[in-house]
Amino acid sequence: MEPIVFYDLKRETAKELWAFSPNTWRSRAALNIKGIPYKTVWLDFVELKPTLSKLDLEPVLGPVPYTVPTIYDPNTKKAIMDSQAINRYLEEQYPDRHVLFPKGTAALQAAWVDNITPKMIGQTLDPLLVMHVYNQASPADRKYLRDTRRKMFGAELEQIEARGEVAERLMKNWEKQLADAGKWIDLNGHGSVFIGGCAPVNADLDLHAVLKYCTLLAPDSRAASLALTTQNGRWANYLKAFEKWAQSV
Ligand SMILES: N[C@@H](CCC(=O)N[C@@H](CS)C(=O)NCC(=O)O)C(=O)O
Repeated sequence: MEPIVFYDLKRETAKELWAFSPNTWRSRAALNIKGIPYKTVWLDFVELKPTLSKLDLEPVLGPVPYTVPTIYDPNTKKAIMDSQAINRYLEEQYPDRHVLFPKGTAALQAAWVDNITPKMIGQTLDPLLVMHVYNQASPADRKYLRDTRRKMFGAELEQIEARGEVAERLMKNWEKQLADAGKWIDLNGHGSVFIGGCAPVNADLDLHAVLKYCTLLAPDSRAASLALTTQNGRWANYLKAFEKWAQSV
């Protein structure tokens, strides 16, 4: 088969190219775990619209019409934007590989993806890490991030960034969110590593993406340090269990 084209965001300051976006990690890990050949097109934020608008895609309404992950599958001539649409497509198109949606789990997995990780990202990590994204962006991207976020949140990035008491509260949230995730996985039975039990499912790709986001983008941050040490290093072990599916190519 011909490799799938995978569109991802790059960082200006990266010595090596590797993914930092939580959304793209969800689908990158799906391609990796299914062993589907792909090649990455690394883009700046400002390149998303000019590049992705050339594909046959329905733009999203609002200030950010084109997002990553996006894929183009030359084998079927299909372009797909949105991590969950991509992961469902990969499952349908390549069902004989690692199963991401075991029978009867799609609804509960979607509930996880729509409700659990958006809180970890949007309500907790984004405000803690927003300046890490900004500081690692190219000059054109910095302007773009300021302009789009001003439209989206009606505030400057420095006002969106959590500091002081707000940051303390968000760190507590983060600890609780990770504790809950651990508690839920434990319900699968003693020694279970993944939401999927002994093998990762789509919701695991989602949780893994959140952990990648904070530990790769901001390895020296308190959020990353907490993630790697809380619950006796459970999440460091979780990342380790994913290592073989965590390459950026
Ligand atoms: N629901 C989408 C969200 C995708 C998304 O927001 N991606 C971000 C990168 S993390 C993006 O492309 N942002 C473009 C921008 O902010 O201009 C998904 O799951 O793929």
